Amino acid sequence: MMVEDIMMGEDMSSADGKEPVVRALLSAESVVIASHEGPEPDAIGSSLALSIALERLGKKVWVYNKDGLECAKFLPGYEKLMNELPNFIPDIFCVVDCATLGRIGEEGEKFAVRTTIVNIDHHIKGEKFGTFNFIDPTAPACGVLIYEVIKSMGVDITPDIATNIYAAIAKDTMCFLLPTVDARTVKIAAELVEKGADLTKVMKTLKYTTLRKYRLLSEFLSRVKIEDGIAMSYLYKDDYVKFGAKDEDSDEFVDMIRNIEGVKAAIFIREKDGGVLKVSLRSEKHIDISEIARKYGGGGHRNAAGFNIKGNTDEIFQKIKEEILEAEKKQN
Ligand SMILES: [Mn+2]
Repeated sequence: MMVEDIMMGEDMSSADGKEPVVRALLSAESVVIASHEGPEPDAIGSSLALSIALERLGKKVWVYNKDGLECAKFLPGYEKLMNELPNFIPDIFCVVDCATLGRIGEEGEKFAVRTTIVNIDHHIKGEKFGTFNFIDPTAPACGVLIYEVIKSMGVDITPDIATNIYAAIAKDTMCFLLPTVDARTVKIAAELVEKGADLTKVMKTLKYTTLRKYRLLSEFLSRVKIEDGIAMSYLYKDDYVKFGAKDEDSDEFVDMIRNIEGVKAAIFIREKDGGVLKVSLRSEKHIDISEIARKYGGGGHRNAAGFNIKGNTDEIFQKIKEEILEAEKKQN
């Protein structure tokens, strides 16, 4: 059954907000859930929580992520995560935690446009690429929105759902430390604990580390320089090869140098395939770096954003440093 048939007469060809998204999901018989490449626990926890809820409603569910995430293996249902797309066209292709459809990867993007897209996201200026969009940038994690969708679908929060959502929220709030945390978030967290969230599994996921990661970190830290309150460091492909490290091993490095005393923003450049440089930016609350990321075709949040670029590492550092200082002036 197609969603369009059920929505017929209601002029629901496209709509925004939680209720249309909930109605669309409830009316679907099969759903593919997808999240962004290079995922973190918000992307994976949100996907898995939603998949468990939809399965409880008797729906056929496929959870897709192009890359997967090693530390998320502790999360309930992780074994169901596929890095390949299914061989059926679902009633709904539900994208979580993505500011643009392209974030799920090229193959996923081509697949998604063949059916009805539901978009659940919390990024500022997240694009309304879905037929149905539930975008709320005041939510500190996509997991918060997934919680609200599951509640509205009338599904009980099981311990496994609770564990996944708790991990999602804990990750995107730096374990409830970020100023993006509001009363709504803490109330949801309290309910998740009440419903049996397994905090040991959450802790294992968020504190997961390896020796190769520490070796990579030591290389990264040895290269840090700080100019005008902006910390910068970089890693080349060879560094990852040398330690047998993965891209995700360095995900938190930029946050570490952003926390150094006297630092107000941080730039981390890592080399990807084909000479592409992935630039990650972090800033203190008063500096909005999301505009800089968008200018270069990237995206993100006010204080955590990134983009891809080609060029010389030192020149990029200098250029972006100047742009961050400009952004700071604008907002003071
Ligand atoms: Mn997120």
